[in-house]
Amino acid sequence: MGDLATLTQQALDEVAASTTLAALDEVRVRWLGKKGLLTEQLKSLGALPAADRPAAGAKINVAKERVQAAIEAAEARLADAAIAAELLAGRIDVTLPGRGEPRGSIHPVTRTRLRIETIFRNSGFEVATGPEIEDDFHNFEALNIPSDHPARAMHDTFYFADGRLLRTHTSPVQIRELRKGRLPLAMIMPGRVYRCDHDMTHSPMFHQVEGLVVDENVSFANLKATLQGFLRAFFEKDLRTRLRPSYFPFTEPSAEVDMSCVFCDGAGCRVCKHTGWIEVGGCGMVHPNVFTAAGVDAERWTGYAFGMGIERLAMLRDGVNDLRLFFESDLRFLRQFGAA
Ligand code: 2NL
Repeated sequence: MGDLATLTQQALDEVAASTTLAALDEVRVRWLGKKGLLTEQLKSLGALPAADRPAAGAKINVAKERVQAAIEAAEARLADAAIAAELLAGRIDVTLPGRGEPRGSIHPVTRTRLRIETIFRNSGFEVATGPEIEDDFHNFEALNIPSDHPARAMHDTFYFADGRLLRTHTSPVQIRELRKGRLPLAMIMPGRVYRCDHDMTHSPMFHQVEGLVVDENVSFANLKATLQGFLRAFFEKDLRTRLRPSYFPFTEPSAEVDMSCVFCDGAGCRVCKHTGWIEVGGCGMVHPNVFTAAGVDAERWTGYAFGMGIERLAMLRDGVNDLRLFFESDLRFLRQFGAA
């Protein structure tokens, strides 16, 4: 029994040297297990005189309890260390700079619409919008479009089963505004329009902006000045404009709007097909039949109206050579446009 103290110290040293819970368990089995080195000591009690056995047994048990206590303390220490290590590994440094979220950008068509709205607002126009699902009256009838007009055919207009339709231009918004009877007025109506047409240069959904000015004594000269002022502001160029006689059912007289080519300044290039001119829309003086259908006194009021395609304006300003790019949602294309 003389070396019980030595054995105990050896066990305690091994406990202290254990750096993992697994190693600690091995130490426990080696010393306190069924065949453990300290447990074995109890078996040697039989060799002692009966009178000495209780005291010797008690000493062994005290030694075992000391080692057991040391193991438990070491277990707690290792468990705490494990938690501390886990916390350290998962620590978030709140002082690091953020990773940041990638910024979206405004769609080039929206950006162009906003630019158009700003220019017209700055010269006193209001911006009006209306429903994309329309009825025959607002889209066709009130606009003096005869029932045998090609635009009314199934293959040009998207119809619903109940006879309603997807507006083919934003003019029905103008009819709705005229019917409110708040004259004089100066407004633009930008928005989505739909045509049953799909190829390289036509999309079934596209954007249009129409303008309408109604007052007493509105002239064709006023119309030309407004269009030229707008185009010069939009393209930030001292461009020229010209009106070519044309025909629309809702205006009389009517004209196509050309501007001098913004790429070659009128000298002739591929974009303007060597004419020096680019067509950007149509216009005219509001037809008296349109006023009458909208409940406006055609004897007293005069007005001009115009229409332009927003995609076309966006392509010319931003140098986009393919209409389809606007509808493909290709981020490599869209990322090139910043905020408005
Ligand atoms: C084009 C031509 C045009 C109009 C739209 C209009 C509206 C009313 C009365 C009279 Cl309520 N006119 N709008 C007039 C002339 C031409 O658009 O080429 N658009 C892309």
